[in-house]
Amino acid sequence: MTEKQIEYGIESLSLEFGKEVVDNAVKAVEEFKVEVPSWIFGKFGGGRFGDYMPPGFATNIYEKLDDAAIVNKMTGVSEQIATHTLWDFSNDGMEGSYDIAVEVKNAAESRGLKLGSINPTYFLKGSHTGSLSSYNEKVRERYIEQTILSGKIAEELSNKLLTIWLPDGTNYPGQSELDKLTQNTIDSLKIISENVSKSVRVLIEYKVFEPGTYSTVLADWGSALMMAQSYGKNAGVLIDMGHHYHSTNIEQIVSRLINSKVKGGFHFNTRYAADDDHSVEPNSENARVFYELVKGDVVFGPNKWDLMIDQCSSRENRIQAIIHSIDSLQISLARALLVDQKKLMEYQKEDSIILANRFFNNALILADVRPIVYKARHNKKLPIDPVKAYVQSGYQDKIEKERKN
Ligand code: RM4
Ligand code: MN
Ligand code: MN
Repeated sequence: MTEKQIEYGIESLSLEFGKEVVDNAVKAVEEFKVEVPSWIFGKFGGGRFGDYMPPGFATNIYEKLDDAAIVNKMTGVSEQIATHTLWDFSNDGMEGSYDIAVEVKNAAESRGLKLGSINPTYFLKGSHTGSLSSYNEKVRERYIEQTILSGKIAEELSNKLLTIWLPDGTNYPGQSELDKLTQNTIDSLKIISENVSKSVRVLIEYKVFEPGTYSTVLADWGSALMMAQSYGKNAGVLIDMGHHYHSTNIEQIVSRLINSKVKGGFHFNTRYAADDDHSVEPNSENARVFYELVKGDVVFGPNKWDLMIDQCSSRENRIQAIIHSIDSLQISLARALLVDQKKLMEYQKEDSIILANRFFNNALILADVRPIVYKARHNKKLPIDPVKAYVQSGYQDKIEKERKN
């Protein structure tokens, strides 16, 4: 889009939705921030496609930080980076190290970045019997210890956020006692809660299945909420877009948690499978999630939720993929801000179902909000098309030549 097209677009949107609404949307896109995960830039899991990795991937946390820095440079919104304790602060993938975390924090800062959520890693070597729910006491102790260390890292080196996702579950009925798995998790979290500063926010994430195929300890938002409540007042629920059955109404979960004043967080990605972690797309579901976040006043301000991208898949160029996600989130935010909630409620009061739906979708699906997002970038002197700017930056050629992968 040329500058002229952007201006005409803003004018046309202002005629339809009102100048103030459109100006507000531009301002909100300018202010919007989102955290990106370190793991998108490096080796993740493995096993699929003969361990295929896109060329130029990061081989250590410092290269991941380099990649995160270029993403932030192109988009201006992602100075905060999420880290995984055993991927990013460990020499052997078995134990976390506070000293490495200090080094990583300094390295992040020297690149204009900050550490965001700290993710204890429960799913690498030694986790086949589960982590916090394991029937094996030694295993539980090991993961409790790693979580307490992650809590200290969160408290002292990051934005005081600990995000917990367990791979715990079973593959066969009868394999384990279901109540025991729940109780072990509650007990482990209790010890963690007693040993991690209350200033650290904790978000507990759920996932409908995988790796457990028969039972999953934290399979839904209800289980996560139950665990959060037993942890304490500083805990809440982390929703990951990809972690649901296809038919789950995720925006309703968002709205319910906000309505109940539960502390929340969101891991954005897509949900073509129950967990695939591809790029966020600017689709209507994403816009509806944003409508609830905007309506609930948790995108900015004192009740702000922790908004993060959690994404990693093996085929696509990772840096392009994460910039694409950021672009999609900004589009969704702009769309959500175009909905006139008062007017919508008038239709609802009159029980004009179709008119309400058309009015809602007119903003959330039909309006072309690209001028809003582009104007916000223009105002901040950022590239209008950050994916294109990345492609033209020469960075990809550089990492493909320099990195030993
Ligand atoms: C899990 C979950 C967590 C993420 C790991 C890598 O499926 O989504 O949030 O940290 O993957
Ligand atoms: Mn996640
Ligand atoms: Mn996931």
